[in-house]
Amino acid sequence: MLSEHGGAIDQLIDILHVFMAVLFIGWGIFFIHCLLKFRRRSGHSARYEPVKGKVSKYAEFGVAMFEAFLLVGLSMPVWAKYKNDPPKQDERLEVRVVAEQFQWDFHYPGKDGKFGRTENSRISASNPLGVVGLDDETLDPAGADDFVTVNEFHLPVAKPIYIRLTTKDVVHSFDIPTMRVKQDVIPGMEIPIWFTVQPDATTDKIKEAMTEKFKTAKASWYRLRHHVAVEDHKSSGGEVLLAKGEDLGAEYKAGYEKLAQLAKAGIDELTMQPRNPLEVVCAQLCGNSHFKMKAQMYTHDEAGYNAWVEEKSKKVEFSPDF
Ligand SMILES: [Cu+2]
Repeated sequence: MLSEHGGAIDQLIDILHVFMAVLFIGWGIFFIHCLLKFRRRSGHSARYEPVKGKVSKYAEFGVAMFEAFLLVGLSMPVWAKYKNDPPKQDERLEVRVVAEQFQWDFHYPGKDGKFGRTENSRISASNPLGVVGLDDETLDPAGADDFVTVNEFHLPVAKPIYIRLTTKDVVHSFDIPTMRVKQDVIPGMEIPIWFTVQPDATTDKIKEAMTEKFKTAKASWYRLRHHVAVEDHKSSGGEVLLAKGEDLGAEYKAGYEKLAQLAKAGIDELTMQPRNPLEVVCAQLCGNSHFKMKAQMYTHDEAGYNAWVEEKSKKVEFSPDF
């Protein structure tokens, strides 16, 4: 599991499935038993007045009390403790995530760790969240070193990530399936969520672990369309037919032609890995382009993350001609 809490969620889902299976089989047997026992037969007639038994009344009351105990006594305290105990401010990395039709905006506080204010009137193509101070340092020094990425979420491993979630327009749902993270995003509210990525779950290591050899003759373009070659694939003559980092193309027909060409050149096996295995998706049907509301996600070790922040903190000059 790629996140610290993910294993526990999977375990809970497993337990629920076992319980559901037991209930399903138990009630199924009872149902068939009743069908047989109370079938229409000569010499037997139905009784239409309800059965007045004391046992069933007490049993039902007992079940209701037990369920109330499960909810109020066990589950609510665990949830309250979890929700009231976020990671400490000096230990966590805070990111503001703003959903909009149909993209994810990630607002990083920059090296000072402080978020600048945002104003709707400052929203522009180069400043999608309207961060004050981004283009004029004197207005808000806290915002001067902030940066915003669109559909690109970078985060370090082994450090609590504290996300402040909000939306510009409709209800969305922030979902990282591989991390077992999901939270609805509600207009007018800022909802905090937090999780920690496992220390060895960097994007590079996940890609390494997902590297596979595929038989060229049996390979499916559809299955491999988001994979890239890990090394140069050369024909016997030494010509590079599929270079390192290259994919099979975005098109079905061309992809299969490429596969046929590779097989013909005597390349029996392709060594490939996903281009990028992690993504954030929207899990709420939020409009007609909901399906493409995805962000690429990159997990780094500490040095890699700091290098990325360093890179992003450089001021980019926007050319008006562009
Ligand atoms: Cu959405």
